[in-house]
Amino acid sequence: MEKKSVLVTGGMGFVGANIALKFIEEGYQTILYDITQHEVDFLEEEKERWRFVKGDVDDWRKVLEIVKEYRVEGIVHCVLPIASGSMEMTKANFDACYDVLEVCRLANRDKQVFLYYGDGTFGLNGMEFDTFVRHNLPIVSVISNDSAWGMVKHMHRMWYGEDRLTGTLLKTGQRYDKVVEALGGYGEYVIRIEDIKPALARAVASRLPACINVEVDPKPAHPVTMALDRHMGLLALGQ
Ligand SMILES: Cc1ncc(C[n+]2csc(CCOP(=O)(O)OP(=O)(O)O)c2C)c(N)n1
Repeated sequence: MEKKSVLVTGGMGFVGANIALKFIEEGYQTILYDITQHEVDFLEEEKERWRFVKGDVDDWRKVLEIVKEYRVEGIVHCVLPIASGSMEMTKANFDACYDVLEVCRLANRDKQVFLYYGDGTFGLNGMEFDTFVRHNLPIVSVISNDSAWGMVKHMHRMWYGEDRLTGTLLKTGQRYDKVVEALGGYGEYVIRIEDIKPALARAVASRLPACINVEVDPKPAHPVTMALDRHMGLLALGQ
């Protein structure tokens, strides 16, 4: 049987490369799409089992070509905005997501959309579930709930000190899944890692817009956050 293909945008980044590794281990033909190629230790060991394609997600025609050429069944979209201003950030955050979804539609891969985000992001965009419900869009979302605007919290900790975290902490165990239920969607709260997969299966089976709210350890920080110096960090936040 022909191996299934998956495309990881931002595949050379920390999150993209780690996700790619999981697909490689599961035997998928894995295509890593990124604007730069560099050595990622744990991917080097698997060199024969993945391909790199250089490109920008802005170039949606190229993404579409790859999807068709490799018969890609799923796209994991993990671009990180390498941006110096809010317009570039908007471009990377919103326009690139739109383009990737358009590519899926044009290639007839409009099967199931999964959305991964933080509890802070739910605070910014949670009411979109009202739109999903009204338009009958069974998007399944997974919240990595660390009870904080994690990236910003870790920056404050690094730059100003542990006792000067300002306006970044959120309520522990907040039930965003119940908000989604109240809006007419499907929700589950998950604490144990082994419960994530069955919860995802139930969410997909519900055929409703869904929120799997997963409580995670608030301590780890993304290595890119830790690598940002204060100047670069403030630029990245558009300040
Ligand atoms: C639209 C928008 N507003 C603000 C920011 C700045 N920002 C970067 S990280 C972050 C906090 C995100 O918190 P959360 O969604 O909980 O994710 P975590 O960092 O905890 O994984 C914010 C507000 C952004 N990137 N985009």
